[in-house]
Amino acid sequence: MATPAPLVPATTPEEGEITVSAAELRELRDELQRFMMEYRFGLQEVETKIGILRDEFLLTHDYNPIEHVSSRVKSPDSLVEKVQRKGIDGDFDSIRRHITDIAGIRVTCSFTADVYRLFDLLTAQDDVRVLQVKDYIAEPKANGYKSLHAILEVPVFLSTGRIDVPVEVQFRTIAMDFWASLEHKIYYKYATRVPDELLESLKDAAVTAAELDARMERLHRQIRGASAAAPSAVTVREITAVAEADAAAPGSGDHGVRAV
Ligand code: 0O2
Repeated sequence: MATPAPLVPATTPEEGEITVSAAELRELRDELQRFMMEYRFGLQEVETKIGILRDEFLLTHDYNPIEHVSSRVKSPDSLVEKVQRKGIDGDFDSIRRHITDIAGIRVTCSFTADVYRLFDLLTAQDDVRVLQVKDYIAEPKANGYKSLHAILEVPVFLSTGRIDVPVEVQFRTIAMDFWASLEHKIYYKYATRVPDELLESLKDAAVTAAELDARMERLHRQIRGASAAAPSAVTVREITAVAEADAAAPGSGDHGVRAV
């Protein structure tokens, strides 16, 4: 079988101009559909896992740690933009290797303790492989952004056999989510040139959101008693140590695990 055309051509003969035959275009469309399908299935697997944890938690503990879950597969436009921004080769194999957030899920939890608890429960499953963890709750970004990001790899079984699909899962609290969605809107409204005073106000708002999280969590613990776990990034640290040991072991992949 002929190698499919790259999604993003390496060079364009004229500024912004490429020539593609109708057959090549059809082939590219089919290849893109197959490529995106894998990520859709990966998303479905992780969504099912999260749904099961939520339902079981509710039944067993009479408590739902998840406020809401949203998911998306990156749009082709956003994928092409990322390939160009990262300067990676535009063929499907290269994109598969380098871009790990094509499938993304956001899990919004009630409290920070729930964020870590869900992360622990999901990553303890033996068909889930942790490729990377970025704990922006333990170490918020300079602008105030907080969330726990994990790139998880899950198996998907197709008629042609097993494939392992990376899925980015972002865990955050309602307050972190509120802050991030406002910051995202401001960032786009000002086309990335946000006035300094607005940046400062956003940082203040992130501190206020964190205070609210801590306060609500204390109240929740008072109401629920000892059964409500306190927030802890400890297990994340342990997972990081394991993944780093894995990465150092001969024959292991080069999946970096950052932060915590
Ligand atoms: P979308 O549409 O949400 O997917 P990169 O993925 O290379 O651009 P990096 O540093 O490798 O960036 O990934 P990181 O830090 O894990 O962040 C990726 C995603 O986290 C972003 O996806 C956002 O969803 C979210 N995020 C990270 N930093 C911020 C922030 O400062 N503010 C807000 N509101 N969200 C943030 P995308 O691809 O940007 O968009």
